[in-house]
Amino acid sequence: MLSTYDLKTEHLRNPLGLDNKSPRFSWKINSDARNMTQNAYQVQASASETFDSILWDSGKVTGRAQRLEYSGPELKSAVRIFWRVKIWDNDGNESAFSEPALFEMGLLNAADWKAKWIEPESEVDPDAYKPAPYIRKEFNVRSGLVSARAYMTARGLYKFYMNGTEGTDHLFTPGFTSYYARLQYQVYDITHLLKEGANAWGILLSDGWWRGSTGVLLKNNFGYKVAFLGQVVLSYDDGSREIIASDGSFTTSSGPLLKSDLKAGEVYDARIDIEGWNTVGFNDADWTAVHVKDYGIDHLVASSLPVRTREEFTPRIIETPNGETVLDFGQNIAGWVEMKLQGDAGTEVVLVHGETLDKNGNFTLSNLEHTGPLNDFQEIHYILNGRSEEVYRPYFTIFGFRYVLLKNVPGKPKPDHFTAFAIYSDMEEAGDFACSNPLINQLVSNSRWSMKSNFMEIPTDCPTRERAGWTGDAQLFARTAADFMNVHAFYEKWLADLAAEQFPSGAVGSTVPQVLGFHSVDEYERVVKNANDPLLAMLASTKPGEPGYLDGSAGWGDAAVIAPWTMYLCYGDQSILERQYDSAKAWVEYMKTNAENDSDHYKDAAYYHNDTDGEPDAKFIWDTKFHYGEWLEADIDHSPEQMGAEIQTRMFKGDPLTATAYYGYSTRLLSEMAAVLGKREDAERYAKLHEKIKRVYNKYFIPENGLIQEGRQAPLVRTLAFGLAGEDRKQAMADRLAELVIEQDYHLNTGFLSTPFILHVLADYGYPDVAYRLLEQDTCPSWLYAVAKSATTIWESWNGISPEGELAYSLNHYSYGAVCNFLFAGVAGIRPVPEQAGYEHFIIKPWIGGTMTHASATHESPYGKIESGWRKTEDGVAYRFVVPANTTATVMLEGSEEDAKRLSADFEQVSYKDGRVTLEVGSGSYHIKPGQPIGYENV
Ligand code: RAM
Repeated sequence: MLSTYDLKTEHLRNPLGLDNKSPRFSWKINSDARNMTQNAYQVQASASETFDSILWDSGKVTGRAQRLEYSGPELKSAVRIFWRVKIWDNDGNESAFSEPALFEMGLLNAADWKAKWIEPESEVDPDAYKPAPYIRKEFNVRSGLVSARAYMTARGLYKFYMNGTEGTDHLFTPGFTSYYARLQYQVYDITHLLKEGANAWGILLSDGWWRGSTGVLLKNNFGYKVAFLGQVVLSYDDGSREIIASDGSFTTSSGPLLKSDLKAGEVYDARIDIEGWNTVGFNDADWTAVHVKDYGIDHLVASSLPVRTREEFTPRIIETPNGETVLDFGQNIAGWVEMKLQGDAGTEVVLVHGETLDKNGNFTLSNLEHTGPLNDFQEIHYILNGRSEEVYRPYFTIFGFRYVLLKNVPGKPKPDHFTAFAIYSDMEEAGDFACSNPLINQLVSNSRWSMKSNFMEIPTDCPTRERAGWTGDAQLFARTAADFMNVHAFYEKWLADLAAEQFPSGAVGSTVPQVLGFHSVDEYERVVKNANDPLLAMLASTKPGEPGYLDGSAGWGDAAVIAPWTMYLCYGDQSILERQYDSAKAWVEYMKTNAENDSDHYKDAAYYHNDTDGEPDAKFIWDTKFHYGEWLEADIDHSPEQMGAEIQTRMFKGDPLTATAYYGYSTRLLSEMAAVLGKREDAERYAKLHEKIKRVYNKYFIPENGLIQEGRQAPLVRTLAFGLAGEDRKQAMADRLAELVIEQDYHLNTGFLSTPFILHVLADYGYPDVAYRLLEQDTCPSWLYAVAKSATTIWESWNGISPEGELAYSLNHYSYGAVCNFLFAGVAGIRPVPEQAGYEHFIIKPWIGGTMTHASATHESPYGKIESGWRKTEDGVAYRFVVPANTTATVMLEGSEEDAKRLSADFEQVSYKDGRVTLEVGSGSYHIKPGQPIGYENV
């Protein structure tokens, strides 16, 4: 049976509120046939679900593509479109049309917005927490309502209610973007929430990223006051429309939510009674009118993936040695706790959220305290009204935690009174890995959980201390992120912000959106005047719109190139390259300019005194500017004092070795991007530039024996992974890397940047056994050390909990978890190829080794599920792999010439080289057992 499924529009399922007038469609294929390819497709779009009249018909289009852009009549604001697809295969079969998918356009013209910005507050104290403004409006619905939509956004965060019912399960709307350039609005179908006659619309606003705590210690990043913009559009059966738009008739009051800050938490006084505020007939006589403002609508953009609550956890309740009561949810997550309470009015229950217990088994926040004591951090204060059982679910706050310290809970707390919810952007799960080593399986779980904890709206470093969109972390984890979840829409949105915030010089911020400095000029000026704290003074020295000292760093700014390239590689949608190309190019040009600038510090270095082909070598070495460098290498002291000193030194010394490597790597990727996009001149120009950088890099940084920066693994890994080593030095470098690992008794000394590549490099250069021993190492520093210490997420530092029980830094930082890509792409061997990106063609090249007796991975590619697994048996290794419909794979299995001969009975294209049998296969499910003919299964 031939059919299609999983139709997506703009990489989303049935999205409402698009602003791309040529939305991108994609589908997957179900087919029982082996070697199936799609010969042709036909897409139809219609304004009706029954397709009575067709708006656009692509006609029968020959080809394998499973994606196309809508190119029918111009799509107008708010239209709802259904689309469906049918396909033909290489066997002459024709599928039926798929079930229809749908999408709805947003408001495409300024004139569509009747709403005005409304601001509930008059004067605000920038230093104080503010109560959340409640806003309400009643409106009438005539008979004959056919549909109702709500369009909304805010400065700050909003929730909305219709007739007392919360209007959506989307959380933290309107999301986090570079608000002045791109503010998302959401579109909701609210037809089912309205009734004929009077209706009530309630809105609750909060500080969010707009003015609440962001980054290490900033507040009021975008401004001082929250505001709302929204309209409800009613469509009737007589074809008429009515719009209820935010304006001066909306009223406001404060209520029980006295404080709501993303990081600090919430204070809710349930004695403040505004019962029924969001329903019809509420007496709002003492509410005041909102202020109408003109904050513009030009910067409004359609929203991407929503954030939702996902997994739930029930705690174990423990009494700690110091007599405190603590909830243990068993898993470190980002989210919140919903609780049921019963007690006397006025009782103030406090919940403090933390990641760990200390070495004595007591609750602590000390691992997060190196920028100062945390007295106002991750706390819920709920004051009971005493009436009956009270349920509290936080509104606008999110915490990183596994443990919750309970204070003042009336009665005996019971586990089922508390439920923790993990909260993150609603991405689809894309893959799994399992093997015979349970510690590795736990490492996979830990890495996945660190991803979930840090993929709420933007990719953050940690869900606790900083919650910042650190560009370095986001680029180095992108490939692994795509192994775990479908992250295309997520990165596409964040990369648009990266480009929006890119500085005129091409420098990319180290955090996107910027939280190392302010977006608000007023707040910048206020803080500069008052800053006593040296750290705050340094951050505040970053003027809005200008890069700070800590921006534009190699390895971080390269997110502009590496992240879009990785998305293209994994999803095959060229439009991400089109969208990001200018940004990627500007970053490479920024590196070029800064490489060409002279450094005073290095003026005596040989490269300032040598030319190649008439060009000074110094031109191709990036030795200026601040760089974070490899970051948090295992055996380097990274106490806060030492790190502070290191940052100071790097301000004038830079990091030529690391920076030049990234300069070379990103320049090559840019040239590849240009080639994909048909920009031939750029492709050639950057390919040439890459060659020059590579030549100079080899000349000055890699001695002939390969001993680059002795004792450190990172530069060897980086140079090999980025393809920067000259042919004559590659193997010597890899040999030295393996020696170093062995000398260090199979321990790492890499940091953030190189850790994702070390196992790939070792395996690819002939040391899979060393890679396996390093992977399965469980003493510090190693991946499994944390697992052995019962970690449930990835730690920021290799010794987040030292063997003696000392705590260091965040315990939920995904960066080191990027090793999991080696499990998918190395152990199970599933690898995309840039020539046919998005797994249209892919490689399966597993490494068998270590203590593992079996291993398998799945990956939900744009074409459907890929599987690859192996098992050691008495007779040899058995393999099983699944190649989705309309894809092909090059399968490279460990084996002998004998095996190759045997397999040629079953496969047309079989070859043998260097201990691997290579098969070229089409779609299907395959079982290869040692010494036996191939087993086929239907997919
Ligand atoms: C830390 C962050 C992040 C890293 C930067 C350089 O504070 O947590 O992970 O990218 O510094």
